[in-house]
This record gives sequence, C-alpha cells and structure tokens, in this order.
Amino acid sequence: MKYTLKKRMAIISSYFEGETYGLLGPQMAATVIQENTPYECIVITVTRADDKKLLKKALIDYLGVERPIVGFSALSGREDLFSFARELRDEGILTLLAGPQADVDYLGEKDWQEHPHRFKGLSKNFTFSLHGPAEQVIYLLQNLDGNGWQDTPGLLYCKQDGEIVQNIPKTWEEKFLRKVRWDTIYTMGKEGLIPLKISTGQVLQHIGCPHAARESMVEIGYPVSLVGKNGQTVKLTLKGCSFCDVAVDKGFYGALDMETVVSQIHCLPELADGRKIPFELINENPLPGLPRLLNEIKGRGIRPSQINLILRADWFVMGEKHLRQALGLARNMGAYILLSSVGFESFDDEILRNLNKGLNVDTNLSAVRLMRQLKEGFPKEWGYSRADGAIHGYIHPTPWDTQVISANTQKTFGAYALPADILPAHSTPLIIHHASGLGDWIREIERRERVQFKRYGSVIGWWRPGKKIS
Ligand code: B12
Ligand code: SF4
Repeated sequence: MKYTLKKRMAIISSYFEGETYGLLGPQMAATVIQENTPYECIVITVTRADDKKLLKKALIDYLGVERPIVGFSALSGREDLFSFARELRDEGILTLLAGPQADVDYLGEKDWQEHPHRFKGLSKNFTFSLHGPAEQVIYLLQNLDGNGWQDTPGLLYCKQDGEIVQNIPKTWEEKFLRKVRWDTIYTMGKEGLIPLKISTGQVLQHIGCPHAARESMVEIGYPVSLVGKNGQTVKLTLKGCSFCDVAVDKGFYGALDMETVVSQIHCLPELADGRKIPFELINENPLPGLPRLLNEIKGRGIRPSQINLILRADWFVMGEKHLRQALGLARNMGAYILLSSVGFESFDDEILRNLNKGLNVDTNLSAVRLMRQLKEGFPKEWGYSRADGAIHGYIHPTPWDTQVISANTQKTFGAYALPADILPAHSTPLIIHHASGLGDWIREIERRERVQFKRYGSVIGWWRPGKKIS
C-alpha cells in the first residue's frame, strides 16, 4: 500500500476468515478521525489464523515513527487480541480500546477486587479506553501533549495508584453519523496489508434496541447443572434480553433522521451496474418506516440492490402490512429484501422467559408462517431461508436445557419442518458476557450457593457446575 505523509492511526477489529462484510462502527470511527484530525486512519481486520508477528511488522511499517496509535474495536472477547494490545502497549505504542462494551471490558467485572476469580478487566492491556461516540477521540488526539487528554469525554484511564478514572461520555450527534468511507478496510496479505473489497455494508437507523427501553422484573430459573435446586429462581430488573450486551451498552437512543440514513446509503460502494452493494439495515423494528425509506432513496435516484433486515419475530409479524407495501416498491425498483436474521433464540417458552425475549413460541411460529407465505407472493423480491443466505438466531445449548425441553423442541422442529429452511447450520451456545443481565443472574447464584463459575476472559462459563467455596 502507498502511504501519505500524515500522522497515522490504525483500528484493529476481530474478523472471520474469508468474509467480505464491512465494519460500520470501526469504519465510521476511522472516517471521523480522518475528517476531523491530522491523522490518517485505517481499519485492519484480524482473524484468529493471522500471524501476529507479520501483523505487528505490517502495523509498524504503516504507522511510522511519529507517536504510533492503535485503536481496537469489536474484539468479540478474543484473548489473542487482548494480548496483542498489551504487547504493543509494552513497546510504547498508545493502545485505545473503543467501540461497544469498551467501558465495562476496561473496568472489569463487578466487584472483581473482592472476587479474584472474576474478569479483572483490560486496564493493563490498553493505555486508554473510550466509550461512546467516535467524535470524542477528536479531543483526545488534539490534547495528547500535556494533561489535557484527561478531560476527554467518555475516556477511561488508570492512575498510577491503580484507580480507574471514568469520564462521562457525550451523547450521539447525528452530524457524525452521516458519512462512512468504506475503502479504509485492510486485511493481512502474504506480504503485508492489502485492501479488503467489501461486498456487504451496514446502515445505521436505530441506535440500540427499543426492547432495551422497557424495564421489566424477571424471574430467571437456576441452571439445571446445580443439582437439587430445581424450581428456584433469581429476580432481576432487566432492560432488554437477559443475554444481550447491546441492551446494556447502548440501551435505546432512538431512530436517526431520514437525512442521516439516506446519506449513509449514499456513501455505500456501487456494483458494476451502478446499484448500491447489499446493506444491512441496523434497526430491530424497521418495517413501519421501510416503505418511506424506499420511496426516499428512489426519489433521489439511489438504486439499492439488496436490503438485509434483522428483526424480532413479534415486530416482523406486526409489520406485515408495511412489509407487503415495501415488497411492492422493491419489485418496482428491482431490489431484493432478505430477512437475514430473526432472533428466534428458542422454541421453548420457559427458555424464552429466562432469556427475557419478551415473546413466546407461538409468536416465533407465526413469524415462520409469514416468512414462508411472503415467498409465495414475492418469489423474486423476498428471501428468508437458510438457502437464501439468512442466519436466524437459535441459542443452544442453554443452562436450562432438560430432556423434556429437548424432546418438546424436537417435536416442534418436526411439526413445523424448521430444519428445512429456518434453523441455522449451527446453533450458537449461550454466551454470558460479564456485563449482561445474565452476568448479574450468575453472580447472584454464586453468592447464594457459595459456588464459583469459571471465567474465560470477559465471558462467564455457565456450562460447568460451579466450584464450591469452602
Ligand atoms: C451490525 C452488527 C454486526 C454486523 C456488522 C459488524 C460491524 N461491527 O459493523 C455483522 C452482522 C457483520 C456482525 C457480525 C458480528 N458481530 Co456484530 N454487531 C452489529 C451491531 C448490531 C451494530 C454495530 C454497529 O454497526 N453499530 C453502529 C455503530 C455506529 O456503533 P458502534 O459499533 O458502537 O460504533 C460507534 C462507537 O462505538 C465508536 N467506535 C467503534 N469502534 C471504534 C474504534 C475507535 C478507535 C474509536 C475511537 C471509536 C470507535 O464509533 C462508532 C461511531 O460513533 C452491534 C451491536 C450494537 N448495537 O452496537 C453488534 C456487535 C458489534 N457484534 C458483535 C459480535 C459478537 C458479532 C459477531 C462475533 C457475532 C457472531 N458470533 O457471529 C460477528 C463478528 C463481527 C466481527 N467483528 O467480525 C458484538 C461485539 C462484542 C465486542 N465487544 O467485541 C456486538 C457489540 C453485539 C454484542 N453485544 O454481542 N455484527
Ligand atoms: S437481543 Fe435483540 S431484541 Fe433483545 S435487547 Fe438485544 S438487540 Fe434487542
């Protein structure tokens, strides 16, 4: 790659081998940095298979000598990347943890000081952490000389005595969410960094999730691995699904205005025929506004090729009328709508309750019926199945699986032929991030039952019965 003479910064993100999707959060942050500071900024995708020695060499070649800064974002709990950050920090590079969960992952798990088996946080791996909107980094980069950086909004840093200081973050400002440069993303080639050509992008319409705006009191059952505790529960006040760290990280800020959304769509790269590349609309309840969005982009001469939707089953069923209208418009515009992921999560009511999903099996099955019906009416414009490229959410195993639940679930799978088109090739095991609602659930069980569940970095290992404390 060719380098300009500007100061340079890179953002490292976790990635899957062979993939070609863009990374909206890190790429939006890189855009904000390039447009508002003297720094050139690229995003480097790193898979588990990438050789860290080669990566370090490529990174150092890119950064040059002038105060190298490396940001990290969306690391998916990868301990290889936590160690890589620490290695860079120990060699004098300024490392910055940002993006979703940056605050709680830097701080560590609740009360870890009194419970040494808990996740201790990443304050030794990163010089700073920055939680919240990307534009906060502008102040940080402008004030690195002297002590001015200490006032950066959203900044977390560790004082010499080990105390962590946490500044209040700024709120989201739409003017910084309008532009994304999609050509800033790189991958490791044999000789060093090479540009990654992306084939799918993302467009942000909702920050956070409306389900996370509702507070509810939930009773979550004990894990079946704790023998003899059947029927016992833990009462918690939760916002959103109990496993979801987005609910905790972002809550619900609301919808972005139409101009902001259309401006992001405008930024997407084009296919050879001039249509925009497929994009995922980040909005858990997009159907009520979808016909208007399609009309807006049509009116401005933007031609979408494919829109991927990620939805909750209840909002999908409720939005049928709007979706039919949107599919009519899509037909007219030559566009395709893919229901790329519905978070079914389970086909058992007790498990759905423990996940605080806010819906039941009947709603999930109504969604399946509607998905299939729409294919009959809109065969060319509508996709929903695994064969169409959708990966619907199915969380399994969970701490609440019993033989009875498994047998009933298998019956439902058979009765509704779910393996044919709905179920993903592999289920996702329940992951308990330490800062999710289920993190509080498992810590309460540890307290009551005097047991300890093992930590795997920022994730709590619910799958093995806890070790008894004497
Ligand atoms: C859309 C989405 C996807 C898309 C696109 C991914 C992307 N990052 O663009 C797809 C479907 C591909 C995807 C896949 C996965 N995702 Co995803 N995804 C999301 C989702 C719903 C929205 C992300 C987004 O674009 N938000 C909008 C942007 C604008 O907000 P943002 O990311 O917070 O970024 C802003 C700031 O945080 C900041 N910022 C971000 N990075 C940086 C870096 C620096 C240096 C600075 C200064 C600022 C900064 O600037 C941005 C603008 O202000 C989030 C949940 C959420 N609501 O955030 C999960 C999320 C990012 N995904 C997550 C995960 C785990 C995954 C998967 C591993 C899931 C899986 N098991 O397959 C994969 C792998 C992703 C990967 N890294 O390879 C986790 C990441 C957890 C973590 N902390 O590491 C999240 C937070 C969801 C969750 N809590 O589980 N995902
Ligand atoms: S899992 Fe989905 S529906 Fe549940 S709170 Fe998180 S984003 Fe919202």
